[in-house]
Amino acid sequence: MFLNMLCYLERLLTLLQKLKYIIMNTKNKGFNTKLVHAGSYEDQFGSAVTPIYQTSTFGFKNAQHGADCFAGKSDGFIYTRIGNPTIKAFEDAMAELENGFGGIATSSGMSAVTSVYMALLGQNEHIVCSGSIYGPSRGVLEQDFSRFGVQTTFIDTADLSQIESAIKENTKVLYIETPTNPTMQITDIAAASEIAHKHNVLVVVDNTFSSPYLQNPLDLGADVVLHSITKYINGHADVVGGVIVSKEEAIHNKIRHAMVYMGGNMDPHQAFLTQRGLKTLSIRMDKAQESAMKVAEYLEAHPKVEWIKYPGLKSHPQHELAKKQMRGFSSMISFGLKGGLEAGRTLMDNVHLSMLAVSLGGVESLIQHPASMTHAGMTPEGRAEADITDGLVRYSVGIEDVEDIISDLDQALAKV
Ligand code: LCS
Repeated sequence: MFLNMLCYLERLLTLLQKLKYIIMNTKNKGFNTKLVHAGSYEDQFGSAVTPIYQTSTFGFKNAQHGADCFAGKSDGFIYTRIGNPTIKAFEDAMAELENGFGGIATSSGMSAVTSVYMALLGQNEHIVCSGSIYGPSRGVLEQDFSRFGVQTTFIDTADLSQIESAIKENTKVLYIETPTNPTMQITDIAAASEIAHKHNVLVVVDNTFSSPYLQNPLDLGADVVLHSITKYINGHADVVGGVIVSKEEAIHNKIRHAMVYMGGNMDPHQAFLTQRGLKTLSIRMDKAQESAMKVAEYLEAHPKVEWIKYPGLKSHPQHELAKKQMRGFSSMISFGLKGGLEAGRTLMDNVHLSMLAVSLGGVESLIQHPASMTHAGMTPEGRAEADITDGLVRYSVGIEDVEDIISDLDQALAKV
């Protein structure tokens, strides 16, 4: 009897806390306010940030409470693979920032990608996919999902006519990365979604290169947006992780089921660090993209640079679309030197400040060679088809002083 009363009192307290959260909710606030406050819950000590609930499991009040949690009749947490307060805080923040129904945090960006594939595709079903996407996002379809009867057609999704002609009777998903890694191609999300929806095809957008600060695919018509949070969202090169936000509850539940059953969950410490990084996303991105514009202009004018792709440059073939669809141009640059691969190698071997490393979107500037690094797992034919040439060098502009970034590139280019 006494235990039951305690249970009711606790539920009342939870309801009151929820009510307070609803009153203080950030849904109608500006983006920066959301970055700082969305997905934060008061605990009994009034912590300024959501604490790390480093626990694998959660005790039930009694047998009925346990049964109610499993039946979805009570909000309580059960087991960290299924849900955890620290992880939920980050998921709720991301759902709010991407204007979706709910967020699902995952152990890595690839876990986000594969959970979405697993949830939305089945045997003898078909996915249409941007050809130039992060190597493993393509490789896992070619080498692994193909073994379970999933069919894939890779196209240039920037060319809308290719989308229309690639869709078949059994197509379930149109998967877009925009801008693409590493070729910086931009797909018109609104127009692509309109085509896909005419054929009852769901649209998934990998928004890693833009972050929700610069682009909100769900607002443009997509059904699911995902991120490698390893990049801009966490931004400090100390966490690997991913997140998925769906527009509709039914799709969200399907993906959550796949993620939970396959065990691709984020861990509480990862979620804590990621939400800490997330709070400064806009100021990091503002600084990085301002510098990226200057670095891009410097490279474009350099006599040893043969070509450059940065959405902020007028020379980018989809500069106008980038201006329409994105609220900034982010800080990723791809370019090729006149001496091709050898010249690129000399450049990479001679930079000092810029770190020769994969990953991107962090506070530090990174340089890498996709054909032999991030996209080495793709077949040479796949790379050729996706326009990932051997001479392509990718640069992720960080938040160091831009004069130092340019002078580092300048001294390395002098050695080419
Ligand atoms: N989507 C995009 C666009 C990515 O760039 C990456 C990783 C992923 C998904 C997968 O995320 P992860 O599992 O690594 O968190 N991109 C990387 C890159 O370009 N260099 O190293 C990793």
